Amino acid sequence: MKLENKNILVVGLGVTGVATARFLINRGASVTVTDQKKEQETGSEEPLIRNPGIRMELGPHRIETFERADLIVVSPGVSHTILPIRRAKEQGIPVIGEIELASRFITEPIVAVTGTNGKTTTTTLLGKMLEDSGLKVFVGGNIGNPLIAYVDGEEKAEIVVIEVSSFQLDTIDTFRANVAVLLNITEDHMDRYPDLDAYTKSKTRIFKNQQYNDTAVLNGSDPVVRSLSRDILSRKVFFSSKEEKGVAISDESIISQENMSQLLADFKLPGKHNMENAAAASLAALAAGGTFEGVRTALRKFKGLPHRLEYIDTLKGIDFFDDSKATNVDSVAKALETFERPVVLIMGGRNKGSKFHTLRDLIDRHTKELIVIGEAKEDIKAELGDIKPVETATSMEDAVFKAYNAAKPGDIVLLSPACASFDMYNSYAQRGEDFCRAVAKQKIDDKTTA
Ligand code: UMA
Repeated sequence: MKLENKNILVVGLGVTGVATARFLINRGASVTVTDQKKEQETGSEEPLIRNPGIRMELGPHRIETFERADLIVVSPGVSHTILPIRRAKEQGIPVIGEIELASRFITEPIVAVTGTNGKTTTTTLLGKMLEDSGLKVFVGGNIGNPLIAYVDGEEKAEIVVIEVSSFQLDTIDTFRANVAVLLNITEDHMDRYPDLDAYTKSKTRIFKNQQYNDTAVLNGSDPVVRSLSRDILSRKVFFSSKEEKGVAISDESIISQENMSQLLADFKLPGKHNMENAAAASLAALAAGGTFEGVRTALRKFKGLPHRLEYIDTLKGIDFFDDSKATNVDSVAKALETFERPVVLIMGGRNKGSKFHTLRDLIDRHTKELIVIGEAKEDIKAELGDIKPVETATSMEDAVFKAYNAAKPGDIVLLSPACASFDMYNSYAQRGEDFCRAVAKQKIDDKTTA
């Protein structure tokens, strides 16, 4: 792909836009970056803004800039259906995402992971399994480390493992995953897609360019995933979670059922969903050239990731868990199912069009009280407020204080918001850190008053 002297427009100045613009400049392209934010709203990307080699257009997008480009590279957070992009497409201007662009410069095998929930855990674990098998691995994508930065960097890996979101899959064209994993599909991002069907179609694009000799790793326990698998050309391997610990696999060409059960017996993270993530990662790692011993070592060592059902502390017999990454109702459901003790649940943030009422049964069975925060607090109250007591909090500190007071020794205080964080924070990680800070402050306050 020739980039030199091409007039390329990068849309969005987040992590992806910055890495893409850098890559394009290094390849001799003429780069314009457009972002609807104002100059005073820019932060760490500032050095790039001052780069004289890049034209920067901050503020409302200008259609004429889109129409003048030879190629448009869109960031995942920018919908490919916004008016300026539609207009450019009408003019025949190619519009691709950063994953597509990067993949055109990658010759190493690619392992890609998608799904509504569990992507980051599975991708991380998969990367470790391949590393423990002695391979040099790049791990990136939606996980926060753009794939284009790998292409732009000096260090080369033997295999590339990426987490891909539906947003990123919307803008692929020739991208091919040698091994593709689809973990599950439940409703999410309904502020971006018209319905679940449209979102499902985006997710299945992960298999778009797979060939007969590629592998698709699929969750056989997920009805949506099962229903769409007939259109996949590559070798399909299903894993299905059993009632008791472990999974059943549909095809023993990668590993025997007995050896799979042996591997998973060593995995410590709680919950059926984590067992599914571990099974998916193991099958994908083995299909991509990982060894049985490498997979086993990684499974034994893995302790989980921050902000995903992460145990934080115990105060007066009350256990605090940070599940800030739970930004949709399905992940809250999975978190609640994990606990047998009563939960005081902190929910809320920016509503992504979620149907909170689908949690009614689990809220009834697992929680004793809800504490609601952020923009979505009234929506949550309206959909769940008749089941259990609901208190409104004005900040995370207030939420933790109220949850602590509502809980008794032996109970759980769980932050599992079912919402995006962007009404109060820059990321779910920042929200989780604020929760941890509030718990630590509560601990100090307890000591002071003791
Ligand atoms: N913007 C415009 N025009 C628009 C919309 C947005 O200019 O119409 C601008 C915004 O003002 C902002 C920029 O676009 O400055 C943001 O772009 P971005 O949201 O793509 O941000 P990045 O920092 O590049 O982050 C993206 C992913 N973000 C999203 O998909 C929303 C990150 O996933 C990913 O880690 C990163 O690329 C590297 O690949 C985050 C995420 O929430 C973690 N992902 C969703 C999820 O996991 O559920 C899909």
